[in-house]
Amino acid sequence: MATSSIKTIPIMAIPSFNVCHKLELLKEEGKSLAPKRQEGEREEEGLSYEFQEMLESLPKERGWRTRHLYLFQGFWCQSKEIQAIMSIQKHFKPLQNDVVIATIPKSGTTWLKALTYTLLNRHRFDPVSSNTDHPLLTSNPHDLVPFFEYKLYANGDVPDLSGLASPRTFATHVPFGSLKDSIEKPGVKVVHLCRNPFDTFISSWHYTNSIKSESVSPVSLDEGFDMYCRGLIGFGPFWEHMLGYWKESLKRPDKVLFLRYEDLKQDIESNLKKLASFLGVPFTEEEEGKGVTKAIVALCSFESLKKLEVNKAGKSIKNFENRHLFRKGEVSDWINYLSPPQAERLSALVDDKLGGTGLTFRYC
Ligand code: PAP
Repeated sequence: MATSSIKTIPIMAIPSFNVCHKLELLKEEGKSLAPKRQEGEREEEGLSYEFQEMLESLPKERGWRTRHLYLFQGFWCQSKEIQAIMSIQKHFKPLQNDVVIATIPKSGTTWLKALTYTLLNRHRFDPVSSNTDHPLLTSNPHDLVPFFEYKLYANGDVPDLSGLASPRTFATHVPFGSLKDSIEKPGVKVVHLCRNPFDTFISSWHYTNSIKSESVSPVSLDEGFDMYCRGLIGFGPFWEHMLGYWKESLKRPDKVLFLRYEDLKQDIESNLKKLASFLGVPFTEEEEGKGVTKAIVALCSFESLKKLEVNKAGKSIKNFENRHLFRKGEVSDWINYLSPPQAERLSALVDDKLGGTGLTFRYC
């Protein structure tokens, strides 16, 4: 996929929001964007006064690595994510074969991006024979499958996506309800990867404390856990995020494929085949004979990706170090962190929120 050809057109603010006309007036009067703020208020840098005014009208809570999370369209988001969502909703035009990888943070996005990219591009980059020049060996999966909100539409940009090869492949953490109108076109496929909330929480907690700026105080495990259980995490409440994609996958299985991280860990080959069939590019017998499936599994494995130079020293999303994306990659690490009362609390919450929906997980 020709990600390098993506050009971005900066815009001053998000025209979809209802004080758009005020922005135009301000532009005419030559008023500028908000000045830089103190460290710790970094999420507000570069946002227009009008956007900040809109933010101030939203319910807000302490953030994990930014000052605040805001309740926007039913989910807790950072201000820059809200800015990006508004830009996506206004500007993204789906094409028939688009593929959208959708996850809540820390549920295996990097892995699914690697698998999907390698699968869809297997005729350009043979995973069996050309392992030395495969893009995955020199690029982090986040650079091969760009996020809508952290890359393409970040900072309110409007990207020129015309140079992208088909099928265009994107990723997002945006909840289904906020995304659905933007991807409503026959042939657009969504792949959702979900992970048990216990491990997702532990992974999020580690990641947040690894990448946060030094000026933001660390979130303790107890504090983070309490926030998580109250739904206060990026794109949370986690149960609402999961249920959005889960329900749609039941309603329209041809449109939304719902995968689980634990299933991928248990049997990656059959899940990769499921993914290939869903995306309309099933493996042929000849490919099976040549070992293409196994080669993709090996190339995208945790061990293989973690040891690559680009993933040890490079930076991809928002300039965060790639190495933090590859921590343990296991099911049940939560056992090493959560106390019995915490495990009980989360268990009861999961029963309460997901019980009766058919959505269940493996925890170890
Ligand atoms: P993101 O939301 O920042 O993109 P994401 O990739 O969704 O992160 O999740 C990272 C988790 O996936 C990490 O889990 P851990 O903290 O429990 O270790 C990471 O180790 C794991 N992960 C990354 N790549 C792989 C892979 N190839 N196979 C299995 N797990 C992986």
